[in-house]
Amino acid sequence: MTSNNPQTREWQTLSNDHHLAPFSDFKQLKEKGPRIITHAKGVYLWDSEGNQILDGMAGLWCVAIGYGRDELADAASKQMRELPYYNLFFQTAHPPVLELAKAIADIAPQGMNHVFFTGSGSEGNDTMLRMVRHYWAIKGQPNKKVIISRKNGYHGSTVAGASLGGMTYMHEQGDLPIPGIVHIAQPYWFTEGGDMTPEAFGIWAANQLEEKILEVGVDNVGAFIAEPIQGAGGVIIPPDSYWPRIKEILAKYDILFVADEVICGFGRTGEWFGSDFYDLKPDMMTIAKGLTSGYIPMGGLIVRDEVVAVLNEGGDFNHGFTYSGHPVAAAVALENIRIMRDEKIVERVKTETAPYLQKRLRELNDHPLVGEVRGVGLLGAIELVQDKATRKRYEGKGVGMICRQFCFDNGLIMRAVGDTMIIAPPLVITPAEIDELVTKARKCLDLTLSALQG
Ligand code: PXG
Repeated sequence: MTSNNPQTREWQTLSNDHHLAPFSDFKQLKEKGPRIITHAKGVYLWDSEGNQILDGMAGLWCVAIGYGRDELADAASKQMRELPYYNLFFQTAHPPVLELAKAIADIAPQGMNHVFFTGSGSEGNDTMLRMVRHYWAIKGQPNKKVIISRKNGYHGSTVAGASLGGMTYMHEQGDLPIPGIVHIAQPYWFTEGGDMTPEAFGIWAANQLEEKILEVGVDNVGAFIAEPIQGAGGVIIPPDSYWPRIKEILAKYDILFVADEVICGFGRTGEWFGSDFYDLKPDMMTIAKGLTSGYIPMGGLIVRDEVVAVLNEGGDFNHGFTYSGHPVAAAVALENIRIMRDEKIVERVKTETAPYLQKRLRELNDHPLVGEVRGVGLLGAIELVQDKATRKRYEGKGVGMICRQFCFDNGLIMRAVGDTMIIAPPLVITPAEIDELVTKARKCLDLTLSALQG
């Protein structure tokens, strides 16, 4: 990259000399040098070369209320001056964490009134695993340890999180999954549906849960965990038949249901939680990301009243983190939720921007590279294919990465998961900004097609 700013090179040198970046090929990054993002406002980022970029991914699915909201900075500053830290371990608490727990209970599905706080979504899922096993032990069924999850699901990057997730490339590094976690097929019709209709495939994929429960033995299964819509796996929206069938199966067997709401939670679908969107009635919900709009790290686990009633009888739950319910993070999360409520951001997604984005995105269906456009709320996916009718991919060309690079170079962040382009913009994106996003996306699809033909 030719540089307009000598500082860019200095920062890249610091990166090369001292930084190990997450989910990166260290050597390749050294050769190329990272793009340095210096500031942001609303839905836009700026890099150190002065390029303005529309952030179609809300950071990493998290910046719900957009960048640059002073109220969150003020909330953090005020809390830091008043009580920058205290823990919740030794029968103490502080006002921000208690007020936040109440604010979350107010927006969570009915009957989910308690929150265990963590520093991230991964820690939320680690907490889930330990809490599920503790719950069944209290109930006198300590064998109910196995958690059923899904291939290509994403549940974090700690040992438990990566094990719960179904990413084989993560499992390959370090003997994962840990024992007691098994995976079933995902409801990804576009690549795995074969000749089945989406509806028939949805039923087939849901039935894998029942088969797995019977194979492992219901007396050994503690919980099933799933994202309402798989995010990192490629914005995989299950066929309409999927969740109703899963709910039937869950009703038949005595296991807990955990909805991982780290991406779907806090308005992404146009409801407060993906579980509201699909009426899932889970026993636990993992949260993070949109909880603080990413301004400060925080995650947690929202727990159903009946589960809490059992935990109440179990003595100490020997689990927690130094930063569980950190007061500064709690103050920021509270202010974030206040803004979302006062500005009716979730309602606006539902009634205005989600329908508009979904309509505009589907116009890309006429593009020769596009095999499918799908989306819910402010989540969208564009499948890039060689042949629309057969859903055949361009094998071995890395089309998604080519398209992603064109996007970056043309002022748009759109992620590539294989040959699936995905978007999840800040929830405050306006219709005019959606127009800009779709126009840039089409341009980048054109450039990708030309590159493939050229
Ligand atoms: N569950 C889900 C559904 C997630 O999307 C986590 C748990 C873990 O959260 P933490 O806060 O521990 O990162 C996530 C995180 C990607 C990508 O490539 C997605 C996530 C994280 C990193 C990369 O889209 N999601």
